[in-house]
Amino acid sequence: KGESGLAEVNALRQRVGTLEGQLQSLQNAFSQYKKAVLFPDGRSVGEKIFKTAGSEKTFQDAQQVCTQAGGQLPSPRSAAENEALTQLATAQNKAAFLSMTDTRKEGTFIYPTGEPLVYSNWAPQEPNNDGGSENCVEIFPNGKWNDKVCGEQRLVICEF
Ligand code: 293
Ligand code: CA
Repeated sequence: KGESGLAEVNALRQRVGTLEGQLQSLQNAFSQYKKAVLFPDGRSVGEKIFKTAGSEKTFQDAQQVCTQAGGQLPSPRSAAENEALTQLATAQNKAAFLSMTDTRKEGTFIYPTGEPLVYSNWAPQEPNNDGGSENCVEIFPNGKWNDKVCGEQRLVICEF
């Protein structure tokens, strides 16, 4: 045992060939599956997937919907991720909640992890904490961000 004779080498060649065929089949099936699940309300960007159900909810209820589905509210960390969210909001013609809040410290928006923002796309003059109680963030169909009252109802998009 443990020898590498011609018979063993050829047996391994056959197993590799079989595995290559199975891998190709899986890749083809996965490619088809991705297109189907992302159509028409999902976007894939890097290793993230954003998807909307089209419904509008308060921040708290939206957060619950996303976590219940095994995801979370969207945390766009780059222009590319923000553009993917913008496409979904534009298609629905609705503003959507993002994950970030400044409840802990007014004016300092953080992700659910507690990390401060690494990317932002605020509309001019925002965030303005209008009325003194805007601790959530909405993304408009044009992609710009506005701090907003968490109790308002906004489009639910989840990040997976
Ligand atoms: C104020 C000034 C408006 C702005 C609004 C939002 C509310 O009413 O220009 O659009 O606040 O920031 O979240
Ligand atoms: Ca605002």
